[in-house]
Amino acid sequence: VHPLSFEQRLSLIRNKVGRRLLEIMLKKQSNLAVAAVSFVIFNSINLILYEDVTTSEELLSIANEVGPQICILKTHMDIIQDWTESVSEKLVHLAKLHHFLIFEDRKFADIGNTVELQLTGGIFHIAQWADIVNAHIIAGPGTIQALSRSAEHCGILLLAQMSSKGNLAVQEYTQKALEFAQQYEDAVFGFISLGCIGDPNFLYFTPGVKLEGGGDSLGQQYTDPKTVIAIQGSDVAIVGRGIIQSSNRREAASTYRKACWDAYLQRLEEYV
Ligand code: UP6
Repeated sequence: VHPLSFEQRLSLIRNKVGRRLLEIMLKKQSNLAVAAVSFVIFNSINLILYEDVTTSEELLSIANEVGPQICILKTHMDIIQDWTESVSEKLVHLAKLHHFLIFEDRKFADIGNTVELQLTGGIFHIAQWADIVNAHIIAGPGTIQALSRSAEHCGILLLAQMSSKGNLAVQEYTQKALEFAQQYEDAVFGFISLGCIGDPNFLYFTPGVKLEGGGDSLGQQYTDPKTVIAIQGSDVAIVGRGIIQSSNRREAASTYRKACWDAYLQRLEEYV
């Protein structure tokens, strides 16, 4: 954890998207990212009882509901059943209207050549509409080179740590992610991590955040916003089901925005 404010970090971030994000965060006083995640509830004979955010209508309505409270909407385009180019156009429209960035959580992990095709091709054309994309470092720097070459306007986040039980992104692996980021600082502006991993020239984005803590039945582990931001030094909290499953998403997003921003202010105060 370091003592610098978001205003001070503005001059340290080399990537344009990273700086644009900081400006949005400061203007909206929001360090909340909402994950448009799906959850499926099966009954005892494995038939789907209930599912959510798997249609474009749901995705767009969430973007509209939580838009005013967030700095980022994090998408999983490949869980949407009826994806067409017009969905991304509408998302971009909502992002402009409510001033948030779109982060496609594709978690690229292949060799550069394949990643380049996944980023630009297929039916999703991610490079055309995403402001932020992310990558695992498992395949080496080629992944990052491909992303930065074929999506110059996209900012990249590297997965340095994960929130799920038993994950392998620890110790040396985390350090390696930091080294890779430092080597590609024009393209990479931050990490998916559990908190600050040491370098204030990058921004830290933490998933697995819920006010009540706890977990799910598939290994997700939740930490509350105050611990993640004020103590572990993360900058942006990524909240999925904590908001998506709420009966009033607008209100939940507003509650989370305030909790996350207060935690950031609390972190700053500790250094005054
Ligand atoms: N995510 C994690 N943990 C990681 C990386 N990514 O949970 O280490 C993503 C998930 C989901 C969101 O893919 O989109 O963050 C968390 O959603 P939740 O709050 O509903 O658990």
